[in-house]
Amino acid sequence: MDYKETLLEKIRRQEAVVAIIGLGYVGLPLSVAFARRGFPVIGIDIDERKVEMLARGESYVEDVEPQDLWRLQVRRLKVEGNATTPSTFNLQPSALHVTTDYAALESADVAIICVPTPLNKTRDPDVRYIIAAGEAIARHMRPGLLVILESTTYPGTTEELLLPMLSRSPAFNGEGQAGRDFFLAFSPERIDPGNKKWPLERVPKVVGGITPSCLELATTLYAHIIERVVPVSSPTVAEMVKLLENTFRVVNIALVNEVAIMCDKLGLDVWEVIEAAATKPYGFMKFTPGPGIGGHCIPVDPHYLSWKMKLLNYNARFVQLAAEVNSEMPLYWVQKVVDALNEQGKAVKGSRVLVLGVAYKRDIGDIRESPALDIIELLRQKGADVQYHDPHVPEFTYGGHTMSSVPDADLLHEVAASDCVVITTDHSTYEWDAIRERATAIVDTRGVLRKGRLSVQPEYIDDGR
Ligand code: SAJ
Repeated sequence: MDYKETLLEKIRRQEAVVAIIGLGYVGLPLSVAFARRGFPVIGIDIDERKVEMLARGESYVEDVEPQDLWRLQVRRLKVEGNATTPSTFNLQPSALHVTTDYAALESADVAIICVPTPLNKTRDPDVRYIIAAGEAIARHMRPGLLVILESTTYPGTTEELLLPMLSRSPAFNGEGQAGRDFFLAFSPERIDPGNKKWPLERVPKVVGGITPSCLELATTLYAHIIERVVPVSSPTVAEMVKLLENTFRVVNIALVNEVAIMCDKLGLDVWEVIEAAATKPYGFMKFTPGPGIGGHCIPVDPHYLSWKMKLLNYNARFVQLAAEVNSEMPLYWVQKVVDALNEQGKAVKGSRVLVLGVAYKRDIGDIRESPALDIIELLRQKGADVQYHDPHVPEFTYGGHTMSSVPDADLLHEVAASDCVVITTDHSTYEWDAIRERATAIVDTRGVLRKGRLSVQPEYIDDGR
């Protein structure tokens, strides 16, 4: 049986059943994109609430509108007994069939893994979700399945971890061969939530296959939904491409944070320095200092690279130094609060401090790894009476402590009543002039009130996105 030609034809006709494992900010948009192109799609997630919401036509991912789901007639897949053929499920083209049951994979021609790859408590890679998905696929796969890993992970995961799992599948009596009995590739996700300029379909997709047939199948599949597909020579190259992209960011953010500290010691306005440097039309890319780095990519991904390097007895110094510099920024800014209160002859202990923004970056509500939470915790430890406001985060719990946002209506009153205001997230909705007029003291970690802005002609200012 020539599984490759059979699957290639199914993909070309958009009849291949595409299963997406993990329906988060990567998996759900990907599911919608394939279903919109006419493929029958199975969306699998272990979170019953997510599956229930989708079945009701409700979206929990900002890049997927409810109407995107209504147009697809999302339906809940009930896996009855030992369904073994697609007809059992009556899968429809251009439809998204959602379920929590991995057994649905028995009807899939393609399985794309989009599960989280966090760090564990010792800041080492936690690939348990990839392992769980790999084991489920091995349990339910049919011969000829194309498996693609999209989760960001250390170089070698696809070849060293997934490949043997799939080869040992009972579907092949434990002797499956990639490129013959099944197909395996890696393709890094490049979803940037909320980025309207670069939606999924427009961002080039890098793909590396275990064999040429694996690569051909994966690139042919993605070409149906993404304008440009970029084949590379192996899954490990594709894994390393992703880590280079995000390590590049973390190192440059750390550099500009250190430049901020150096400018402070020199008595210079770092924002003026950066904006003037950004007028260089080549060989420079603007990054901006901040309270540190947050999110589920930038603070995490480079640690997957440095961890792998440690196994190879190599010390990835840039990654570690960048992590050090970035993680020290909360303490640096808290010291600025201490200085600002000291200027008023006030101790931190008992002072009212208002933190503006807890999300890890502007105009979103995601607080994962947000440095604003560390700034709040450090101030609380020093005895400050800390309040926060964030239009996107009504409340959060961190370090066992739950806080609620100051209501929008009370914001300016709280600004005026505080001994110091800390700008940690530059949400677009803030009226900075009104805040500046009422605040007794402001520590601006984002440079939104920077005096340096006026020294560089506006036409040269680039907001960096
Ligand atoms: N940050 C700075 N200074 C900067 C840029 C970012 O302090 O100059 C901070 C942000 O405030 C945030 C953290 O770093 O706390 C990460 O910011 P980010 O802009 O890198 O945003 P993320 O974490 O959403 O990164 C995602 C990544 N996308 C993917 O991995 C698919 C990243 O590769 C993108 O470049 C980034 O979005 C983007 O450009 O929006």
